[in-house]
Amino acid sequence: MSFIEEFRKLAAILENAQNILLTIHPRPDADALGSAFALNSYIEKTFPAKKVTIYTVDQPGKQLAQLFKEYSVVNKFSYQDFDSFIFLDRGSIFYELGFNKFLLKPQFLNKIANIDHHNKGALIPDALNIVNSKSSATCEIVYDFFKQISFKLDFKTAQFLLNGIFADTGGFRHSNTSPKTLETASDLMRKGASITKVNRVLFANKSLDTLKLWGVALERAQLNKNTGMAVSFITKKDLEKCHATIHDLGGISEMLNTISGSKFSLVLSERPNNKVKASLRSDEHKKIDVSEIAREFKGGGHKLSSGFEIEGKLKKLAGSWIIE
Ligand SMILES: [Mn+2]
Repeated sequence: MSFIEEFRKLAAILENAQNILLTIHPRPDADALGSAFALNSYIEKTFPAKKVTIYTVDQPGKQLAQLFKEYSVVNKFSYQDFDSFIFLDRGSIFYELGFNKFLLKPQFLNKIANIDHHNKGALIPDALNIVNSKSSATCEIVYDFFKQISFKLDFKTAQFLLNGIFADTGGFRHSNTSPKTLETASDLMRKGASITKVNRVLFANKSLDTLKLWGVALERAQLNKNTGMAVSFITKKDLEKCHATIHDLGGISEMLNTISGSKFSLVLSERPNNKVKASLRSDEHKKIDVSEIAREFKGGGHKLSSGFEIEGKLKKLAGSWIIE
């Protein structure tokens, strides 16, 4: 699938804009940040007179911020300050932020674009929708855009894009890694981007507290031979004991999903406001759609990675865990 016409329109939107708002999803990940900062580099270099602002609800986590050091995002803005709006990564979230209501105004016709590798449909009728679910990451789509318009990548911009691709493919291990993804990564490396750098920050940089928490989860892990479910539990007390935060929980369900004989993993963790969060993972070859399980509990996500929340607390009763 090529997006020649769409990319041409995107280039036109950026060319005609004066004040551009790039919006990425709340709790931004490396793909959201990488794609926004890369697009920002392009606009800065090509059109120095234009103003670009990057908006997200939350600041990136400390660890992730190391990959995007001297760049900043804002968490407040007013619509009047902008004439053009670009959305990157996980389109549907922007509905929840109320963007679609405001941007329906006719003055924004041909001034909005949505760039995503998650297929969530058009953001606003008539808005430019560049969605390629064959791409591993939004960063891969931004790379394709740069390629079409012959934008010469410097090593920093190449690193931004590699950060997102490396993160969203789990270090080129997930099934979204295509031959084209690797060709893209290889070209980005040729331009000076480093895999070692992004791997160190994203995957090889765990604190002792994080690993202690993972230890608790592993200690409690159980494998149900009938369902193939690998399950574990983390309470608020565990977090306190390990001096850990909810951010340290990321990765536990992936780890449990590597247990041989498992079909999917489930991690239940206590959250503020009397909630228990469930995090589900599976793998392409296991042929399980965990989003079906999540939907039964009014949650969401996609086939291999989903989640839901239930009210209650985790409690150990006669050797097994229940939600009370
Ligand atoms: Mn992404």
